[in-house]
Amino acid sequence: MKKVLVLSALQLFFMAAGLQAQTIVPNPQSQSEKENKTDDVKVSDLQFISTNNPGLASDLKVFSEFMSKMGFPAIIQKESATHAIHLIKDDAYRDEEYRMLCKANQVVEIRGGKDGVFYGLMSMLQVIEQGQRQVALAVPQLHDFPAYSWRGMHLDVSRHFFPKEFVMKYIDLLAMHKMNTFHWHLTDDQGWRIEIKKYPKLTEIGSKRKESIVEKNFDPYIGDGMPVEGFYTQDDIREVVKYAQSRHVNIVPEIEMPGHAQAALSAYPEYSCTKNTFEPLTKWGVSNDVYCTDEATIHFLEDILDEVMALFPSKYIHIGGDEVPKDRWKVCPVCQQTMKTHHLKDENELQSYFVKQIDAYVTSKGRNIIGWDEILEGGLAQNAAVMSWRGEEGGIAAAKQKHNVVMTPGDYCYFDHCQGNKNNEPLSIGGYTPIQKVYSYQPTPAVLNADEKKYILGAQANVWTEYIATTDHVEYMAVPRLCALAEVLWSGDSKPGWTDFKNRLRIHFDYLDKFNVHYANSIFDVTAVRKIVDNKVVVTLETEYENGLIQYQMLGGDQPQLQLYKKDHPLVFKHSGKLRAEYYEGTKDSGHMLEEEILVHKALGKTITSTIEPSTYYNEGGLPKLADSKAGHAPRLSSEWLGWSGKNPEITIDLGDVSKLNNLDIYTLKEEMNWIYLPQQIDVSLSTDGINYKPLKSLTAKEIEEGYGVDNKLSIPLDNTKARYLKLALTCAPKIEKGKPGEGEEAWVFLSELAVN
Ligand code: TNX
Repeated sequence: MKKVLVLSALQLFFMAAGLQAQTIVPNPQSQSEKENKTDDVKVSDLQFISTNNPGLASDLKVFSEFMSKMGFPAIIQKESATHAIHLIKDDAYRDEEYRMLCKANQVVEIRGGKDGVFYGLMSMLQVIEQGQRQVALAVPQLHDFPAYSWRGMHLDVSRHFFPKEFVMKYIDLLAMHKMNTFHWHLTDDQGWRIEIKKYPKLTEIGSKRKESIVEKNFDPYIGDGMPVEGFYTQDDIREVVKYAQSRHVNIVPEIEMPGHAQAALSAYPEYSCTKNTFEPLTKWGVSNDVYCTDEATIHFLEDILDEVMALFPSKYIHIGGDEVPKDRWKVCPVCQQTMKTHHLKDENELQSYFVKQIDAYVTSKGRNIIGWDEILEGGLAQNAAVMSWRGEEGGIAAAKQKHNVVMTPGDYCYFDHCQGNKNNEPLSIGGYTPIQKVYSYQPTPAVLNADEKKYILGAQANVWTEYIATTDHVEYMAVPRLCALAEVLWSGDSKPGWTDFKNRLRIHFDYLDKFNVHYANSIFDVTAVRKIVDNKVVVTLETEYENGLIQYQMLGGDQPQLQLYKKDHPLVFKHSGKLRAEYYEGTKDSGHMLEEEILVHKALGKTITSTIEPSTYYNEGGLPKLADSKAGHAPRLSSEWLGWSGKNPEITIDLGDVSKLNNLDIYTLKEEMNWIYLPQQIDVSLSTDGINYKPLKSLTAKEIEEGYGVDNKLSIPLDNTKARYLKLALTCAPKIEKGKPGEGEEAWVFLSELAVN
């Protein structure tokens, strides 16, 4: 489609409105009226910036660096009683609190605590950016402070390595959104990324893997043959830590133990149970080879932690603790002996014993450990904080035990999940976590009482990088979901709601553009909402923003040419066809192209019954899904598919009237990797009265296999037979044969549409 140029209505609105309050992300706690109309400070009139506190020199420096990154003329550092920003550190303020006050003579005062002045400057940047674009914009008067103290983003640099320059850009993104914690996932099965002087092989060997798995080719495994390597020297780390400090970001380093350790064990196999030789994993998942629990291993890890603690001033040191297979420990004489000596009843308690030793060590150095919620199993170490990722349960349990908690539940905070229509999004681990969902997150569980709630420090999002190999892709996954999470954590209960946020975000995108951020454009995607009316499919096109245009095509329909969508004029599909639609705002920010097949047939919206209901796991929308005009795609990613296993369903469609039936298209799936097989037999019978059925077709496994083709479709001719009821008896595949994924389990049959014509 051709791009068209339009001035966004929002921009027009601001130009017309003149002096207008700005939008800031995350939204400030409160904006107050100025005492005097004369106190309106115009952004465009600000020329100078000054402070009499030398402690703020670093904040000023970062501010001017950001200004120049944005391509703005510098605001000159100079004492001035007019047209100036005055920075004042005030001990009466809480650390992260600030006020932006508009004074007479075109002076803005930013007054705040230890970190607050910096946050005021971060707000000021957004105000200035808008001031450059809009006429006579006024500086808002703000009182601002965060709701939560842990406002974090995580980055996995093990599965894929990202250079320190990118890590710094990532930290900038955090700081710009007043996030204060960067969780740096430095080690895992697939790569060790931090130099440890005492154990040089950790990086010599552990930071190199010979290749990576291609997409999701686990079975059979396919590798790409491309080596991946990289690590940060201690000098690099010191540089990044300093950089983060200047942006008021604390870095929490993570050294994974006792699991996710294969890269380390490749370098030092003596700390495994088997002492075998290993290589850093080339595929994703969890290695069964974990650290042994003997004393030598604990000392090895303490040595590593010594160097880590010397590099990172963080109060919290993350020691991993997630996903620890117990296979090796169960057969390791040393581990079993440890269990006997210390009266540990199972391997969970052994893990807990292991973590408790590390906890004691780190505590003795004046720091605290934080670990993934598995560290609760077998008993929580005395001073440990818990990062709750498998839902919120771990966090709730830890808070009840009076331990600090950081929430990062998968459903809201896993930014390795997809954020839009899966057909358009880059390859991802799966899941669906759109920005609206992130924005709706409430980090403090309602089940906790007031005292327990105090242990919820905040939340963070995790960017695991199994399927993310480039820095652009990291940015795409992180932003703009990061903006939503930042507001959840900063604004807390005063968060103004999705509509308000998305409108501010639209303006905020222009700010992000100044920093060359490769944010996801999924929020600009068109959604097609279908309604079935009199055997036709009526489609409304919806977008989050309405300032731009939607262009569409109905291929195979009545209007194949490119059209401009008019609101309140839904599209009517009388025949099956393909819909393409895209949203445009000016020359940029258009979303992805929507492409959907629309099936029009006699069974649309008709009553469908089945002797066996689909499995509760695969029954979203229920049986009506089989006649909703939407066919599912392979692989089974969408909720379009209904699934059966173990029992053979008999499905009946009541078409409402008797008519001549020409053809039945069954949309089904073959995906042996996921235990999904074609039906082994299909019997079709027809009836005019719903009582007496006449068998029409019986397809064997071979006929089904041969007839099944593109678009996951199997067509069965109905020979122009007159009927009102159609019955379909499906025979599921028997238990999965030996050597296939899921051997011995019941096979699945999946259906997404039954199109009768
Ligand atoms: C689980 S979250 C993991 C990571 C994976 C992630 C993928 C956690 C503590 N462990 O090792 O990368 O899932 O989403």
